[in-house]
Amino acid sequence: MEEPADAHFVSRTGIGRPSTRLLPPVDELHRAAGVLGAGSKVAMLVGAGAAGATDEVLAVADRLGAGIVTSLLGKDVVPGDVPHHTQQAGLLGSRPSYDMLKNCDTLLMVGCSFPYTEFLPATGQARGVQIDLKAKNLSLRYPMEVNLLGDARSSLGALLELLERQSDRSWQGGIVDGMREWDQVTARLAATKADPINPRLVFQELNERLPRDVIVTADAGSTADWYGQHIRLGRDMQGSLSGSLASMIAAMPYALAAKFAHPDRPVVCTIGDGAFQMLGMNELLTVKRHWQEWEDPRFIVMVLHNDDLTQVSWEMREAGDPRYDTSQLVEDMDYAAYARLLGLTGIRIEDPADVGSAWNRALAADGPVVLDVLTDPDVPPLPPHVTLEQARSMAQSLLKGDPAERRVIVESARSVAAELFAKAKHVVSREGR
Ligand SMILES: Cc1ncc(C[n+]2csc(CCOP(=O)(O)OP(=O)(O)O)c2C)c(N)n1
Repeated sequence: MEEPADAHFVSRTGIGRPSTRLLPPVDELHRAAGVLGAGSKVAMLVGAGAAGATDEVLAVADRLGAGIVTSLLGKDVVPGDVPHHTQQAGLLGSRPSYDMLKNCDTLLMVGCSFPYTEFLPATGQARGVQIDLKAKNLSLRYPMEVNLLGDARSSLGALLELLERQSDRSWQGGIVDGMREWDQVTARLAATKADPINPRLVFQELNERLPRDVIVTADAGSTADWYGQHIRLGRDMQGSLSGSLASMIAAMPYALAAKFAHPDRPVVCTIGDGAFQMLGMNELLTVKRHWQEWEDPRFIVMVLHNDDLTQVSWEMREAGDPRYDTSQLVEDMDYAAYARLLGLTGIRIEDPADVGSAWNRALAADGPVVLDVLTDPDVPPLPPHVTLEQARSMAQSLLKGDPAERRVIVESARSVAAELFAKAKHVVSREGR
């Protein structure tokens, strides 16, 4: 560019980037260490603002004997194999996250503005410390006792020097046990029968095959729920979606942006058929145009083909309204054939037994692949620990005449049964020991 002339009202620019290193005052760090050290049940809630501070997050959790919940956007900040990482909270979260936040005596929030306060500790239940580089986030979601304005990495690093190791590890141990149990629940939910394919199975099978440095995107539809509940990102992986705005169709441009930024890494885009029709299909033309320039040509688009704007159909049921087919049903089409029309590989999957091998094929391909997976829209995109209020609204909506009433009841009952079964199995195996 040419430098603009020094004239009245000319906007200037510079090549320097603002520093994101910011350390809170020492006395405030001491106060925070006092609060955290006094707790015996510490929950850490970690968001995307803690990116780049993974080692410090883990070290502080270890020092405090804490459990870690990550926000949806912070999912890749903490590796999925950390046993006291309970993944997400809220409707697309896990039961151990819910239990941790409802039973903790101390909350340490880092780089996170998780908005669903009903899933946070009750006011007065826990003492709070928050670290954020954005002052406007401090105490926004929970009344904190110590508000540290600073970046996650420097602040946690400085805190670490002031914290003693918690000798009682029982709180963290309980979280690890809870997560082990929850893993069985989600695996069992993925294995439950559906018509034709359970969408949870698609994500569970992907999770077992994620390449070491994969980048995964999800959309604002039900893929966000399954991504939250079934995907565990390893240390070298990344994941994203439209977290704050929850805008549909982001999965595809995010995946493309990821590919242009990292042409040497495999990218998996998970998207609903509604969103795929809105922007995914036309963006596939961009893939067609550029894929041969990519060092690693693997670009997989997995379309949840359920002919329904499922996420909203379920939100309507939760609000007590039956599914309104005029707005909710999505026109059926052959997405695999569309991919082939563009010269890409298209695979249609109609049988649950073929899901794993289809992922294998796509992950071993030497070019972009569209997986067109026929999934069941009536599998509830909710964790089985729905509240009584939600269950009541859902029952009301079914009474008002939901077109999928019978199937919804069957699928919901299967989900609850799956959780109860996993619980019972755990109890029985514990008794057997
Ligand atoms: C741009 C935009 N429009 C509408 C919504 C509301 N909305 C959220 S999810 C959803 C349905 C998504 O349907 P689909 O892409 O088929 O995915 P599914 O839930 O069936 O997996 C809608 C309409 C939104 N979040 N963003």
